[in-house]
Amino acid sequence: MRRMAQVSQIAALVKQAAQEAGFELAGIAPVRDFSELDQFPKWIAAGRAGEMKYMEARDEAGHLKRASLRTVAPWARSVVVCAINYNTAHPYSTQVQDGERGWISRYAWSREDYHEAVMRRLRIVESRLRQGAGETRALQTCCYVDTGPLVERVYAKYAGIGWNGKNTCILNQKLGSWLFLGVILTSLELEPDFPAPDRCGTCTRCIDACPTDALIAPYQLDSNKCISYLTIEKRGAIPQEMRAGMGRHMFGCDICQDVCPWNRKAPATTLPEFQPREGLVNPALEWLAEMSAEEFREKFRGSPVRRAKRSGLRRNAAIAMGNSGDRRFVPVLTKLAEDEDAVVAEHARWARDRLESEK
Ligand code: B12
Ligand code: SF4
Ligand code: SF4
Repeated sequence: MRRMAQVSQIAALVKQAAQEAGFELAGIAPVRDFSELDQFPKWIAAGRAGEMKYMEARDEAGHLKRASLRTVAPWARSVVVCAINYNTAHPYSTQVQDGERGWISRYAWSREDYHEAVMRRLRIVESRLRQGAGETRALQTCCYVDTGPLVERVYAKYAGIGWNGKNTCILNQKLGSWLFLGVILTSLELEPDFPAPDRCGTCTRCIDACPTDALIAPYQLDSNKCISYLTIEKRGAIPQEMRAGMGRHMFGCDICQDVCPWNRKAPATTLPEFQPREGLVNPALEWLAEMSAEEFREKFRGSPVRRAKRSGLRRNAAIAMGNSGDRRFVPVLTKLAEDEDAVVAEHARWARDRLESEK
C-alpha cells in the first residue's frame, strides 16, 4: 500500500515537472510488448524503412532493437512520454499556392533544433524524477528525443498522449498532431496512464490527400514513397517516378497533418525557439537553389534542415522548380545543370526538361 502511494506520488511529481518545464502533455506507459510493436518487424521486412539502416539495428541474438525495449533496456519498467506543441501561427502548406515558392515543414523552420529544445526540458523532468525517487544507486533513467531505439509513438499512445492516427502520427484531441515527443525510460514502476482511444473514425482525409500514396493503408506508411523521407533522409538521386509527386517540397512534408480535422483548431505556441527563421515559411525556390556553402552554414546553423545537407537541399530545389510549371526557372536550371555536384546537375536537367516539355 505504501509503495503504491509512493509510486503514484512520483507519477504526479513527474507530470508537474513536465508542465513546469514547458511540456503541454506528459504521461506514463508501462513497458510491455504491445500488439502495435508486432507491426515493426513486418514493416522492416517489407522494406518500408527505405535506406534508413539505423532502423534495422539488431542485438547479438539478431532481434530488431526497436521492436522491444526488453532487448535494449531490460531494466526499464516505465516510459515517461512528454509532448510539446510546435505549431506556430502560420498558414498550412495546403493554403499556399505560389509557384515560385517551396515548403519547409513546420517542424523544421524553427530557430532551435527540436532535439535540443526537447532534450533540455526532458533533463529537467529526469532530474526531478531522480530527486523524487530518492536518488538510489539502483535507479536507472535514460532520455531520448527521436534517436532512441524505440517506436516512440506506440509508448505515446499507452501514456495517454494521443492515438496513432491513420497518417501514423500521434494526435491529441485538444492539441492536434503538431507535437514533438521526448521519452524518459526508468527502472521505476510508475503508475501508468490509460491509452488514448482512436478518434479517426471513418475519416480517410490524410490517405486521400497524400500526393505520393505513401500511406499504403490506414496506419501504414511506406518511407520509400514519403516526401518527408525523400527530401530529408534519402541520399543521392531521387527515383524519377517519385519526383513529380513531390510538388514544391523542399524539406519534409506536412500534408497528411494539414488536412487532418483534428488540426483545424490546433493552438499555436508562442515559444521563441519554434518561431520560424526569416525566409523559411514558404521560401523562395531560387534563393535555396543558389545558396552558397557559406550562406547555407549561416542560415541553417543549429537547424534540423542541416540533415539534408546543402547538396540535398539544392537537389530538392531543382525538383521543386521542375514541378512549379514556371518557365522563368529555365535559366537558373540551365546553370545548375552544369553544377559540379553531379546529383544536383542531373536533377536540374530533369527539371528543365519537364518545364520545357510542358505546353
Ligand atoms: C523513422 C521516422 C520517420 C520516417 C518514417 C515515418 C513512419 N511513419 O514510420 C520518415 C522520415 C518518413 C518520418 C517522417 C515524419 N516524421 Co518522423 N520519425 C521517425 C522515427 C525516428 C521512427 C519512427 C518509426 O519507428 N517508424 C516505424 C513504424 C512502423 O512506426 P509507426 O509509423 O510509428 O507505426 C506504428 C503505429 O502506426 C502502429 N499502429 C498503430 N495502430 C495500428 C494499426 C494497424 C492496423 C497497423 C498495421 C499499425 C498500427 O504500428 C507501428 C508500430 O510498430 C520517430 C522517432 C522514434 N524514435 O520513434 C520520428 C517521429 C515519428 N517523427 C516525427 C515527425 C514530426 C515526423 C514528420 C511530421 C516530419 C515532417 N513534417 O516531415 C513526418 C511525418 C510523416 C508521417 N506521416 O509519419 C515525430 C512524430 C510526432 C507525432 N506527433 O507523431 C517523431 C515521434 C519524432 C519526435 N520525437 O517527435 N519520420
Ligand atoms: S508526410 Fe507527405 S508524403 Fe509522407 S505520408 Fe504524409 S502526406 Fe504523404
Ligand atoms: S486525417 Fe482523418 S484519418 Fe487521418 S489522422 Fe486525421 S482524423 Fe485520422
